[in-house]
Amino acid sequence: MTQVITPELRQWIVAQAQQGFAAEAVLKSMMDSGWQEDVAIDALETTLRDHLATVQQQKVLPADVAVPQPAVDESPLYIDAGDRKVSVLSCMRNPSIIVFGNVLSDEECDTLIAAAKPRMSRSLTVATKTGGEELNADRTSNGMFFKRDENEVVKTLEQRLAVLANWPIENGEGLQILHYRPGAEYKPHYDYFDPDEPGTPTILKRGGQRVATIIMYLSEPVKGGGTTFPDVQFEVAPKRGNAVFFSYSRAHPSSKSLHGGAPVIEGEKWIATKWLRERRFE
Ligand code: PD2
Ligand code: ZN
Repeated sequence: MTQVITPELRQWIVAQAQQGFAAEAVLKSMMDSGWQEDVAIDALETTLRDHLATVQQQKVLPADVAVPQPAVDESPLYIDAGDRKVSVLSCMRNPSIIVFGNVLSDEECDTLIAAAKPRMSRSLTVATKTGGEELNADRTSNGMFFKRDENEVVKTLEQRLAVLANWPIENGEGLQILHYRPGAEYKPHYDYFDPDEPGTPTILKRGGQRVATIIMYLSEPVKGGGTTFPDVQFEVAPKRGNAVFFSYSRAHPSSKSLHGGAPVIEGEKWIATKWLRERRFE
């Protein structure tokens, strides 16, 4: 009598493999329960090959997730960000990059710089191999993080950015301040965490992926220091009080979210960066 490889048998084989049983052990239990050896081998081979192909295909592109979307669909000139009227200076749709004006007052910029100054140290980036932090030669700025809600100006700005980005305040990482002197830069990179790096699953436990970035300019260098988007050959001038928002729905280069901080040529550049996560970041 010919034995038929049913969907249930396939499911059972995949489950055994997922539980870590070796093919020989799975083959033995199939034969113990009455499967003919040649049918069992065929079932094992075809099922595991198909399963691997499916998993591989799913790995080609990371998931496409929801991202913050500032209300620019009807091309408004201004957006009411709650306590401040922010102007919309330019929009790119793919990738989604929006340049805003009047996000911060001069006084807010100065207050943030003054509060950050005594706490600056050489910038670290998340070490994706381990989930910890490390010095990075591609990033020659100095920096610090404010805790969320740390002081009045930080709290006010976080609330404003949440309204502007249409994204829950709890999904934001603490505000980061960076200072670049002449020659300092941040080489092009992605802000999302690389899904193929071993430390990424640990990082994602806290709030999921980064899905958008808001870079706010707190000072004006004389020359250089723009934020560049090499994939679309676009550069945002670091004008004090302005900000650039960009989002990335896939943690993948196809998001075209590659961006960098061009070297400062003359003067100094201070920025505040807000990274937005998929979920609550605690
Ligand atoms: O300083 C910048 O323009 C810049 C460029 C790229 C900042 C960041 N990335 C960042 O803070 O992620
Ligand atoms: Zn960045």
